[in-house]
Amino acid sequence: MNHPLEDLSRRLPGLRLLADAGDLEHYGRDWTRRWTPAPCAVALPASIEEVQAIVRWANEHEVALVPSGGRTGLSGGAVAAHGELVVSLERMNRVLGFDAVDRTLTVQPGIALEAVHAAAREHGLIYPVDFAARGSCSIGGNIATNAGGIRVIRYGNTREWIAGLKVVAGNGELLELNRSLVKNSSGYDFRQLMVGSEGTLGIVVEATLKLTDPPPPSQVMLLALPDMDALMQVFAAFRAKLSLQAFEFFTDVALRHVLAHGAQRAIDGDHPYYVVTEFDAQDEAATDRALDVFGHCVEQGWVSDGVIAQSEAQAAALWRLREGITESLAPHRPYKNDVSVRIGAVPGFLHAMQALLAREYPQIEVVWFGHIGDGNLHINVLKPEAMADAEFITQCEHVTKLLAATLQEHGGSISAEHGIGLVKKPYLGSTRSAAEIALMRGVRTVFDPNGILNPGKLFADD
Ligand code: 2HG
Ligand code: ZN
Repeated sequence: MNHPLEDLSRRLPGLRLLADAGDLEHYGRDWTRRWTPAPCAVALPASIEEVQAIVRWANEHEVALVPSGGRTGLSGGAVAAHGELVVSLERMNRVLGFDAVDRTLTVQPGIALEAVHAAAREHGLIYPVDFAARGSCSIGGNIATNAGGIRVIRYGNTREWIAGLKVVAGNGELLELNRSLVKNSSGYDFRQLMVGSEGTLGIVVEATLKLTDPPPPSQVMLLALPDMDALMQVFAAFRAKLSLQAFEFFTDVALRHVLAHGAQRAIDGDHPYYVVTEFDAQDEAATDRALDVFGHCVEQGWVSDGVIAQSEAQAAALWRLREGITESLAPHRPYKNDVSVRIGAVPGFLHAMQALLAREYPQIEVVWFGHIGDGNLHINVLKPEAMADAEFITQCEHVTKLLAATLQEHGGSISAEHGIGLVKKPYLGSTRSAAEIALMRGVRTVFDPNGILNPGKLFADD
């Protein structure tokens, strides 16, 4: 161990530190698998005090820290490739308390999203943010990226569900933000500033989450659509008549991959687009309304086929067609775009994007899917086996630049829910103005004067 790490061990004799090659690799990367992990070591603090001591030590020795949750990120936000110390919050993974009157759950940052769901359910309530990585991602990481997922259409992003946060800032100070108050009009809301800050302003060491009532019983439908323009028409028709919990889409290309990965086909024939939707169905009237809307969409020529789940198992099988996509694509080393536009701007943007991708990726398979009801699209570009990694990334970065310009024209964002991290930092300027980015950098300096928290992420290199 080199000198600064020896000093850390001396100061915190109980701190668990890992430095085996296997550990460095495991904790130094996220799901992007693009950068070679190279942290100097991994610290696994067990208390807020240990996190504070690590941050103070890092300031003294000018060691960069990479806060680390479940590392399911898709933008490289938790990658440690330059000798940083990874600060994994995985040992701080307990539920600390439930408040029945406030309807809040206080948790440590390393708890998995799925465990938060289970803890909320024990009290007859739900924590409604949800997505496929629920079993492996941590709540601290969800907060750092303002994670979205499949229920945003009903419940909004992580941001809406944070009542209060405890955060260790870049100078080691412990900040208690918002104290779980419902009403707190006392100046800048630093709690919300921390949400989505990608570990560049502070390390979340405790979170108090809002909970809510479970939704009424629901039904899940899979729809097959004949063309792209029908997507938003079907969305408008369903939203007008039903109370939607989710409205997700994918293409035939995505379907092919997910079927090859073990999912069950639910609709026969070839259809270019599919939608999985879930809606409140507390009584027969709601189901009848759904069937009416479906009939209307078929008459209009917007929907060519559909199935409504007859059991929980079938509902899960329909959801698998959508939620299994990321995993089914992983072996193809996809380059990921995660973009958004206003819901009203989706049709125009889809056309511009389709033309761009067809022109720029003529020989490359591109898979689209996502949370179309929120204006959020995931574009996964699959690496041809014969193409070298570097050539593939160069080509994708060229197209992403063009995509960023198209997004700018349509008033969109280069990152809807995955964060900027390393992958999208060259394109931040397409979504945020120069004045905004200058202020963002200024804010960073206030919270982390020595730039030790996740340096190299979010902002383009100077
Ligand atoms: C999803 O919506 C996730 O399934 C992952 O945000 C998206 O793999 C992706 O590109
Ligand atoms: Zn998503």
